[in-house]
Amino acid sequence: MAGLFTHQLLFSVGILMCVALCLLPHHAEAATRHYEFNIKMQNVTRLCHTKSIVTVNGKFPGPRVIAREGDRLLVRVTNHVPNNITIHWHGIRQLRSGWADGPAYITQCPIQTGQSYVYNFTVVGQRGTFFWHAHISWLRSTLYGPLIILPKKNVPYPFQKPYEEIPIVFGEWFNADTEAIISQALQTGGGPNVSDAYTINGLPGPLYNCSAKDTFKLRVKPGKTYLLRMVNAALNDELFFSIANHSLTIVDADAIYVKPFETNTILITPGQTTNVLLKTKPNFPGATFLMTARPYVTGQGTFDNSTVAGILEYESPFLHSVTPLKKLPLYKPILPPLNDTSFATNFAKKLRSLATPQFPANVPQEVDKHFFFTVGLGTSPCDQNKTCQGPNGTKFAASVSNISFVQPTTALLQAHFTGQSSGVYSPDFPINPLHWFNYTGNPPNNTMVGNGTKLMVLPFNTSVELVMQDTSILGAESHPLHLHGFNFFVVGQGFGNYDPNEDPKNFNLVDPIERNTVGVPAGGWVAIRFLADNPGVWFMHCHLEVHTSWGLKMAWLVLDGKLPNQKLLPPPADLPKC
Ligand SMILES: *[C@@H]1O[C@H](CO)[C@@H](O)[C@H](O)[C@H]1NC(C)=O
Ligand SMILES: *[C@@H]1O[C@H](CO)[C@@H](O)[C@H](O)[C@H]1NC(C)=O
Ligand SMILES: *[C@@H]1O[C@H](CO)[C@@H](O)[C@H](O)[C@H]1NC(C)=O
Ligand SMILES: *[C@@H]1O[C@H](CO)[C@@H](O)[C@H](O)[C@H]1NC(C)=O
Ligand SMILES: *[C@@H]1O[C@H](CO)[C@@H](O)[C@H](O)[C@H]1NC(C)=O
Ligand SMILES: *[C@@H]1O[C@H](CO)[C@@H](O)[C@H](O)[C@H]1NC(C)=O
Ligand SMILES: *[C@@H]1O[C@H](CO)[C@@H](O)[C@H](O)[C@H]1NC(C)=O
Ligand SMILES: *[C@@H]1O[C@H](CO)[C@@H](O)[C@H](O)[C@H]1NC(C)=O
Ligand SMILES: *[C@@H]1O[C@H](CO)[C@@H](O)[C@H](O)[C@H]1NC(C)=O
Ligand SMILES: *[C@@H]1O[C@H](CO)[C@@H](O)[C@H](O)[C@H]1NC(C)=O
Ligand SMILES: *[C@@H]1O[C@H](CO)[C@@H](O)[C@H](O)[C@H]1NC(C)=O
Ligand SMILES: *[C@@H]1O[C@H](CO)[C@@H](O)[C@H](O)[C@H]1NC(C)=O
Ligand SMILES: [Cu+2]
Repeated sequence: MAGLFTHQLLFSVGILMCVALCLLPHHAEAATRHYEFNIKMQNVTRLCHTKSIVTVNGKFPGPRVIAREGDRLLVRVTNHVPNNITIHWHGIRQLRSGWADGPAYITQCPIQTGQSYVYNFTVVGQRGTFFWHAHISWLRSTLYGPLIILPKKNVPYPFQKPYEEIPIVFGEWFNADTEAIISQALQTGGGPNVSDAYTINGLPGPLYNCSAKDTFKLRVKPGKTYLLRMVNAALNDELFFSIANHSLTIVDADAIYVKPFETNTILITPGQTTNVLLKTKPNFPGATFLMTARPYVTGQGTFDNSTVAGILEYESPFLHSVTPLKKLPLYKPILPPLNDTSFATNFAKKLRSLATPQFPANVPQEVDKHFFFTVGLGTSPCDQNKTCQGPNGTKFAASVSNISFVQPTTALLQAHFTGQSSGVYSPDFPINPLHWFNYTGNPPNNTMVGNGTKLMVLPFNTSVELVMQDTSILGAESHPLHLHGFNFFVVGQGFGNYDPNEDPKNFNLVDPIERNTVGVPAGGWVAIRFLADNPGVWFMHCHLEVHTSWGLKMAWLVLDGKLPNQKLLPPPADLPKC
């Protein structure tokens, strides 16, 4: 399986990451954990390009946030940069605390230059790997970091206790300014420029020019079990990942324990996280293995087809001796082809909830409301007297049920809470697309999308089934859809057009995977169920940032319940204003 590979530059410097997770102070009960996020510019060099990027506390990637299940987090974000900023705590449910969720103009107005805002939320009933990232324009390209929620004290993992825990966060590095890239793309209507490298913990690694010194290196001891906490924080690309000559045991996906299974390769979409166990070999002193990631691609557009690599290195008694390490062979993994949809399908099917008494899969068995949304690309007209660089001189667009979401200029949650929604949004997102067509057959002649700021309104505790159907307009494509405020169960998926009579017969209502981001298969559909037990306005969008920019997003409005503990709390006093 592994080929031999040597690269002299690899060993020239090599950055040794501090990999040990800091041990949290011993709190028997839930604690409040304070973090200061100072948003500032920092010059960072990668691939021999230095650029000034937006960072948290000057760090790239940003700092780790660590807490335990049940803790309250208080993160004061102070904006010292010219850009507007918001931060999202990806995967955290924000029960009744939607004001701390973060998507700009959905739950809050941005934190403007010179302002600060305290994100205040409690982590209820969740533990696992999450991440935080900016949720405005494309600023999350540099503003992101891991958010690790440990189980409550003295509650073990439902798998072997790892010797060490290591975050592995994928990102995308652009030599150019990403704000300029998306703004240029939205003006010309064409596809945005692609990234120059993928990164592991901010480092592109030895397969790029001028990058060998920026290589993530994981030094391990033999015969131990490591827990890799993996996050895909890349802007626009799903990624395959593999470590040469090692298999990985998946134990968790999107901070939900799963029935463990072994695999040589994982697939992780932007917005997804997964925990995997890596068992090191008994005796391999000084041996080195590459770990690599590159994209899984289904769309028609151009993309960054490069490969990020890091190094897994076994401790050696000779490590500090004069033995030149570069003489040792380096093993390289083989990743699936860039378009390996059958891998993607099989991998998705292997993910099952633990569904034990301690970690049950509370799949809604009855459904109050069925929804069917299409997701996909489309076009919008070019400004008069201009030529655009999208299909046939139009602009690229994207939509949910042919509605390309128009971002409001004030936050939806505030508009709802203060009863001033008129002129901000309309509560009439359609239950089904207005026009049926063969969604995965020949695309319709008219590819123009409609637009609007439409919300789907749900009474408290509605049990929802949503089928998301990819369309073939401008090419079928896998879309990683992310829902805020909830986890959902992935009860079914398939290719072609969803059949409401036949397909539900095969739904898994016993142990489906529970997650917050799911890949809608290219040219296919996925069915999810969730219980709308969290009042607020909850964004749902493709986690490929380019598609979000083009309008593949919408929002749910979950109304308050009758009981006092079923109501959205009032907004904090420092909530930013528009
Ligand atoms: C980044 O580099 C530029 C050019 O060298 C310099 O003017 C600027 O002060 C630096 N910024 C920071 C935050 O260090
Ligand atoms: C955080 O939110 C809780 C619940 O609303 C509130 O009681 C507490 O005072 C808030 N803390 C801060 C520092 O704002
Ligand atoms: C995008 O790429 C094109 C072609 O290489 C280049 O002309 C343009 O300046 C780039 N845009 C940005 C914002 O870097
Ligand atoms: C790396 O540099 C070499 C030599 O300058 C060049 O031929 C090659 O295209 C570069 N590769 C990449 C990926 O930039
Ligand atoms: C990546 O794309 C470039 C340009 O299209 C092509 O030359 C190269 O062979 C591709 N590399 C891989 C690994 O597919
Ligand atoms: C994947 O790409 C290969 C090489 O470009 C091509 O031969 C093959 O038909 C593609 N497979 C699919 C499923 O698109
Ligand atoms: C477009 O061009 C026509 C003819 O040249 C001109 O009359 C019209 O004002 C232009 N419209 C805009 C929006 O620039
Ligand atoms: C662009 O125009 C060509 C020729 O008129 C047509 O075949 C094609 O479907 C059009 N594409 C789109 C995306 O509208
Ligand atoms: C949709 O189009 C595909 C491809 O042309 C075709 O195989 C399929 O039968 C069509 N489905 C329906 C429901 O018309
Ligand atoms: C789409 O355009 C083609 C070619 O112009 C035409 O034959 C076909 O009837 C059109 N289809 C629809 C649904 O309008
Ligand atoms: C929404 O659609 C209308 C009608 O096509 C168009 O005039 C308007 O520019 C669109 N708005 C946005 C923000 O795209
Ligand atoms: C920042 O947000 C405010 C409030 O929405 C808006 O008025 C302003 O134009 C934004 N500034 C920038 C630089 O985007
Ligand atoms: Cu998408």
